[in-house]
Order: sequence, then C-alpha cells, then structure tokens
Amino acid sequence: MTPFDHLPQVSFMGPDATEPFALRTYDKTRMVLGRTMEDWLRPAVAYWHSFVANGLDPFGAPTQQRPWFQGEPLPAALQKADAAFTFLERLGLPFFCFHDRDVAPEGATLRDSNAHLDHVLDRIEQHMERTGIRLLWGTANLFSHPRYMAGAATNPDPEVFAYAAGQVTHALEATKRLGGSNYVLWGGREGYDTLLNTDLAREDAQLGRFLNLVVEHKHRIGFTGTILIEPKPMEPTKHQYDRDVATVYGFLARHNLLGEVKVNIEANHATLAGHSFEHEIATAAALGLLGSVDMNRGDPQNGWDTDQFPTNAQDLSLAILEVVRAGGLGQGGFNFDAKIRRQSIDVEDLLHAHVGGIDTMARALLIAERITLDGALDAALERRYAGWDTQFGQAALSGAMSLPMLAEHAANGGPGPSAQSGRQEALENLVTRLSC
Ligand code: XLS
Ligand code: NI
Ligand code: NI
Repeated sequence: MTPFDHLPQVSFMGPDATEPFALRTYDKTRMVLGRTMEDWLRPAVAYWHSFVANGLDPFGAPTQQRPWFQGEPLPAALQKADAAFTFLERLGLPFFCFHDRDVAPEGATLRDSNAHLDHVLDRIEQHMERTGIRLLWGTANLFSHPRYMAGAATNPDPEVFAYAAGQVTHALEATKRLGGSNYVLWGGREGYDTLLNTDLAREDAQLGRFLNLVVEHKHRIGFTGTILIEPKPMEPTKHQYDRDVATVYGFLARHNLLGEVKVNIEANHATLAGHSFEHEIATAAALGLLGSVDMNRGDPQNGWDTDQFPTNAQDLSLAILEVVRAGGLGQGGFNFDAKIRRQSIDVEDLLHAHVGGIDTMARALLIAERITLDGALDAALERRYAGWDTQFGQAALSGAMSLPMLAEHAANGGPGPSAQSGRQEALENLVTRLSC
C-alpha cells in the first residue's frame, strides 16, 4: 500500500480534454522536427522534491505527511522507494533523478551510509527493471550534513574533502550501476559567506582538483554518462563559485576539464544570476557545454530559488527554441527540479504539478517547432551576419588579415558601412504570432 495507489493513470487525451489529470499537449509519441516529444524532452521526476520534501520552511513545521517520514529510517527508505515508483508509473514519465541521501539514510560511518544506499538501490533496481523507468542522473548530497557547512571540496579541512570524495565515489558508482545517463555536481556549499575567513585561491584549486578526481574515476570505472556541473549564483552561500555558465566555462578551462564536463542549467538559477533561462542555454550551446536542464521557474517578485513548476509556455518557448537550435540535449533531459507549495498537502497536488509542467513544456516545444518550420527567424539571423560569410569576412575572422590590413581596407572604403536595423520589434511580433 502506498499513498499514491489511488491516483489515476495519467495519459494523453487531446487538447479538448477537461479531466484534471489529462495530458492535453504532451503526446510522447508525437513527432516534432524528426523526433518524438519524449526524445526531445526526456522528462524526469526529482526524488528529493517529490518524495523527501515535507513543507518545512524557516517559519514553520512540515505540512505534508507521508508514511515514510516516520519509523525506522532504513525500512522507511524502502517504503519510500516503493511509493516513488508507484507515483512514477502513474505519471508515465521515462526518467527520475536522485541524491544519495534522498533514497537512503545517512549511517554512523561512511561505510554504513554506503551500505544503506546499496540496500535501497537493490529495491530501486528491481522497480526500474519492472517498470522500464530510467535514471537521468544521480548525484551526492554534499550540503545537508553539518560537516559540509563550510563546503565539501572547498572546505578548509582536507578531511572533509576526503569525506566528500568518498561520498561521490560511491554515488558515481551507484549511478553507473543503475545505468544513469549523467552524473551531476551542483555547487552545494562550494562558495563563501564572507571573505574575512575565505582564501579564494586555495578554494579554487581544491575545487579544480576535486573535479579532476571525479573525471578520472569516471574513466577508471568506465562510466559513459556525462559529468555535469549545475551553476547557481547564490543560496545557500552568499556567493557560489559555479555562478553561471560563463563562470563555469572559465573554471573548466582553468582546470583542463573542457571536453570532459558540461552543465546542467536550472531555469531558476539563471534568473537568480540575472540572466534569462534562454541566455544560459544559448551560452552553453555556444561554448559546447550544453548537457541537461533542471526545469522550474522562480517568482518574479522573490529573489530566491522558489523551484515552482513551469506554467507559461510562451515564456518557456524561447528557452526550448535554443535547445532545438542546439540540436537537442543528447543524453541530457529536462528534470523537474520543482516542488509543490507548502499548502499543497494532498498527493493529488504532486500529480497536478507534474501534469501541468509537462504539458507546458510540450506546448513550448510546439511553439519552437512552429518558429523553426516558419524559418523567418533563422533567415533573418543568416541575413544579419551574411557579411561574415564573404571572402572578406572570412579573411577578417581567420587571422589572414592583420590589424593594419583591416585599417587599410576600411580606409579604402569611402564613407564606410551603412547601419542596418536590428528589427527587434518585427522579430518579437513574428514570435508572438507563431506562439498562438
Ligand atoms: C539546488 C539545486 C539542486 C540540484 C541537485 O538549488 O537545484 O537541487 O539540482 O543537487
Ligand atoms: Ni537543480
Ligand atoms: Ni535549484
């Protein structure tokens, strides 16, 4: 018996359906630009938000009750796994994601914790085989336990660095064992609260070493998934080192990790960094780092990681368009790193949230498809840069022309180039027309 047993099976029922749990747009088999909706989106449920969070906030007690919040931790973890897979089956999405500590309780020692994880993963493995549900990514929780309060890899104490290494070794091996497509490292508490007690150069070197060790171990064990860093500018620390995609690029270049590590971009983290979600995706694609996405949204009036489910397809379509332009996420996917609100205390609320979220993403994908098939936006872009495809443009870019040669070219050009309109409003109108 799980609290999700009575939930209905979610299925695609078409645009006119009014049943609360009907998918109206997400038809996983529908072909969009040469591949199925499911292949474009590869949607995943986050174990932590859906099966671990309990409505606790800094001002009040948990509001959401689940049977596995009580009792002996290890049997409760098994009960949670059984329930999680009932929910995943009802929802019908292909993937899930987890932190080590979401699925199994911390033990008295690292060895105990690892044994707990292995024990619960035996059960999860059976559920995966039975249902065909797959692991999009695994990760280690290197931020909840007090030992990590001053960071994991960036801790002033090398013993904490070693403990974190122990946890990641096991979580990476567990991810491989379950056939995970990726392994994520979110910054956790890798950052600082005050420079008065922080040595930035040391902490950068520590983090660079740690990530190199993770990549080495990935190759040692033959894990074929992608290692992903998840940028976030702040929260829990005042300043997180993995601030945004461009910052992560610099970090990877500095520590010889380009080509080995990509990024997992979270919508709400992008907005916290003062960027649009589509900016972060386009930046990652331009730098060859686009790996996977954590799908959620922030609150326009609140400056923190509210992790809400997406509801606005037109907004989201610009981000999905960037994914489409990049040719998709490859072995990445769209993980709902989103949670229901504290007052949403019924299990139905969890299903409403995911059904709405996936339908919003499907609508955004269809808008991106219309924009792509229409072709006018791409044509405008190509026209705008056409000069760079001429012989002169190519020579200027390739290094065949020195600064004095360019100066000579410009001096011989009479009155010089004439300015061209950027046509922003016309392009915005085009996108609005195709969004209806
Ligand atoms: C927190 C992060 C976290 C990662 C996984 O803000 O989004 O949930 O996705 O550790
Ligand atoms: Ni996230
Ligand atoms: Ni987040």
